Amino acid sequence: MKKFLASKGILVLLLGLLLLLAACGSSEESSNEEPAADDTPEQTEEENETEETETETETEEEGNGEAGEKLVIGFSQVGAESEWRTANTKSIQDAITDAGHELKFSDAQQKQENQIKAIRSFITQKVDAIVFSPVVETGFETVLQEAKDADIPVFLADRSVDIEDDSLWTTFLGSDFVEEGRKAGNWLVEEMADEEGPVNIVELQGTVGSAPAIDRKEGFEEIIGSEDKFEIIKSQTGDFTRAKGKEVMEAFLKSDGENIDVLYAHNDDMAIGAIQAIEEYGLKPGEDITIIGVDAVRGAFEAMADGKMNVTIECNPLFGPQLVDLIEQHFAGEELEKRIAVEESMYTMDQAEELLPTREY
Ligand code: GYE
Repeated sequence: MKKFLASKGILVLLLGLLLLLAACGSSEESSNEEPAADDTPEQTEEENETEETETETETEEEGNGEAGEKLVIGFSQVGAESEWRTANTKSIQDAITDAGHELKFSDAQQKQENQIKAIRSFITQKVDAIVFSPVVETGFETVLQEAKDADIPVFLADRSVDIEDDSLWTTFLGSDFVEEGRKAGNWLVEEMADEEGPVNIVELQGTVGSAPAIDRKEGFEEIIGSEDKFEIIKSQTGDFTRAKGKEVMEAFLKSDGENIDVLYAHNDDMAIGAIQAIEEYGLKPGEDITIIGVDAVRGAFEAMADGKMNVTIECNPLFGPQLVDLIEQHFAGEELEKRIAVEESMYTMDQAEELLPTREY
């Protein structure tokens, strides 16, 4: 009996050992299969530093693009020009890898030629799908036709293209930039309701030829154009960055100084750069000059909580999960709408302190 118990004990032990080995084996397997999500942002940083535009991948496998299967997704991002972009990149990268798909990421550093190269490289690598946020609206026909010929669906994320043949992409998921411009205009019209005018506005435009720069200008002008007292006295690009925003605002102040009543910046980063320029010039941002931004990034909430910025129009970058859902729906055979909007709002100075801790980007 004792002997039997002892041998039974050994058996249980052996069984346990076997189970343990099996578990180890399977976890190793799955970590081999799944791309290491943590590695991806490092790749981005590395690419930014070395100015490389080559696409990177973590495994050699290729997906087969069937519903429910692991997909290989090439993502050509605009760059790393703003807080908004950083949040957007992370949201999309995380959503792709968290869903178990493989990501090939390429940062275009705000250059169209880099994006065209990246898309060509995705096509050569036979990815299952391409996610593409175009730096500018025009000039992508040829490369998108190449993707179509290779039967690779293209998902436009954030920014759209100005191309007549809409069969060149599957769907566009992004914000309504014209509406954002209108919101900025409506806020200003209300804010200045009691002012006789003239109300002199300087405008910091986003990247020349980009959808958000074109549309945010259009929407804003549509609204303020209805009242004669508003005048845009200067308008120039700050390329969506803080450094350029500051530089161009310095030039505006040099030529028009005390005459400037309002700054309309197409994104918060440029507004934040401009705030520095205004302070250095000796004026009070948020008081002497009313400041309007777009994006609603954390930096804007901080500036508003300090009383240095008046309003920011929300542009939500955290649509990675929604985008991956759409890609999966497409591969499950569902017909997608051509245009899908991201929902957003608007925030003013008096809400900033309360909302700052809740902001996710
Ligand atoms: O507003 C800006 C970024 O395309 C919506 O690009 C995006 C814009 C965003 O650089 O901060």
